[in-house]
Amino acid sequence: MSSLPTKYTVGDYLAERLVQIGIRHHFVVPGDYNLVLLDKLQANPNLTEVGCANELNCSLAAEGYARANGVSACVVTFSVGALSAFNGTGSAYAENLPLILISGSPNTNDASQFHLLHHTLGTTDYSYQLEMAKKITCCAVAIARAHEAPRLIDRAIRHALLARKPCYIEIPTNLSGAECVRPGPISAVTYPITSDKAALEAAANCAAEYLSGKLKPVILVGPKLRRAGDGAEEALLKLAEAMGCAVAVQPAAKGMFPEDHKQFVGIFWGTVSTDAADSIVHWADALLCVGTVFTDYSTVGWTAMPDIPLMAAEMDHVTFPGAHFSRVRLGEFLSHLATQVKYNNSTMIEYNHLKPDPVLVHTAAPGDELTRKEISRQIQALLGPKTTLFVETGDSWFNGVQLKLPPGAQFEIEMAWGHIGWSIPAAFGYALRHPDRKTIVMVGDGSFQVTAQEVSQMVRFNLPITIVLINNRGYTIEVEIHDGSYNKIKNWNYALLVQAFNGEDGNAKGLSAKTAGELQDAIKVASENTQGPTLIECSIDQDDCSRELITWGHFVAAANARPPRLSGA
Ligand code: TPU
Ligand code: MG
Repeated sequence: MSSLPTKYTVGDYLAERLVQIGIRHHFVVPGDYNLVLLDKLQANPNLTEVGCANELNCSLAAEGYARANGVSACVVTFSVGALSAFNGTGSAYAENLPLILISGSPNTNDASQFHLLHHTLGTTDYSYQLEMAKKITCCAVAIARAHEAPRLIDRAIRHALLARKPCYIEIPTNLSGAECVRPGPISAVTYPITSDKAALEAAANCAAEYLSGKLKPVILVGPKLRRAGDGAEEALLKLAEAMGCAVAVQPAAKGMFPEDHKQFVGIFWGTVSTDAADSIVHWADALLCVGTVFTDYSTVGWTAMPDIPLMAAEMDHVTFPGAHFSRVRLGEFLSHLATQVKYNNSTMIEYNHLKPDPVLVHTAAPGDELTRKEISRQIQALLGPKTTLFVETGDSWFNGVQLKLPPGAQFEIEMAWGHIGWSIPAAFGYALRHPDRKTIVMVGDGSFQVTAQEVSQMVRFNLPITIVLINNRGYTIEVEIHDGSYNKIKNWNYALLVQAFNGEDGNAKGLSAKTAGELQDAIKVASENTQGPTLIECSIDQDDCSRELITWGHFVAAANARPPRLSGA
């Protein structure tokens, strides 16, 4: 390409690699240690720079972009920036997303001259940021000489892509513009690791054997299914249809198996499951766990951990009771297994007895006070094949999980990391990559207050994101786990705040709804506002929360309160 440089600098090299792995937007906050680097990235015609209000939001925006794009980049300055961006990097680690965190760092001459520097701890050891990054990434590199940059950049990016985890690249301020060699073929960085043939064969045989003696198999789908890539989602669908069994889905994997499929039996979330997912999972005598993640949250304070021996198919290995197979790629394993299994729909026959009757949804009159249920009813009507719904930590998790996803609709949740405020920057990052989709966010008042500034980037980029802010005047999820005065927050005028982000030229709209009719009207305004975000503040009673939140909160609180075990007991 004629636009590519003939002489490469470290910054050019990095820019070209980012483009080659499919990144089109990079999220940044400038600072003097990264300014030359930002110039170099800007100079690449295939990258669009996206400035964020702060580094926490910047990292979470990149986290959301990685959900949409498969990989993302976040560029910050030393310490004051990077330490904030570590939070979204932690999210990317927990949520299995390859986010490339890039930090500017001090001039290479300063450490050896024992200079004290700004944006540092005030000691002359500048290695601490790299050491910290090692704990929250799968590969952390610091470039000390320009000639090392190609090797280290390629190594970090390759590790991130393969492990589906974040990586860290530190570039000193005086090296971004330093010359280095040009990049070789990108396939050296992106070429996937394929399964070990013998291990794949043996794992599939073991799975067929594991299933052969069983009468009641169920598939449980977890969030790592999508993260695995490699066509794993399509392969799972084939396997499920070949088996004919019930397929339950963990809350963080909602949408990864079509909810309109006749074998979909609901979201398995212990006692707060949807449909009869928990009854059928506990009835099973064989559980094929595919990319599952069992935490205190997803098992409702450990009350819903399946108690039969499990087969666990992970992104790069498969484990059975009594056998383990490394280097087996999930997509390949599922495809292979689909050709070997026998059809057995016993769990579907049983499920059809257990399945609850459809609930009659009450439609509120326009003048009725707004309730949680009415908000859900109206959001349900908005979901279509092009919708992506973000649900934030809080009662939005439970209300969102209850909704039925029509074919094509997508669902995003950050259940492993659970950072309140995630949904605003993450939805922004996601929508930049997917302008063709309608992004809707369900977020509580407490969460919104953490990252509200990032609505201003939605304004800046004219993104028509709909934010449904459920104002129940405080941290209700925390109230249900453990109440105290700390769960009350200062109320804001959210509708006005969002309009303040317009400055002279924005198209954000802020509305508030206290009745069912007002919400209906506000949704109409939102759907007509195609040039900017629309925030709808939905005021509901403080005590109007879901039964599921109360039940889940009770068990999570009990798990938190387990007394310390005496050693050896
Ligand atoms: O629906 P609701 O009222 O529970 O949602 P809202 O208003 O968004 O409140 C969320 C309250 C909450 C807190 C304070 N949920 N989890 N936390 C703990 C927490 C603290 N800090 C971060 C960054 N993430 C958290 N999850
Ligand atoms: Mg709240």
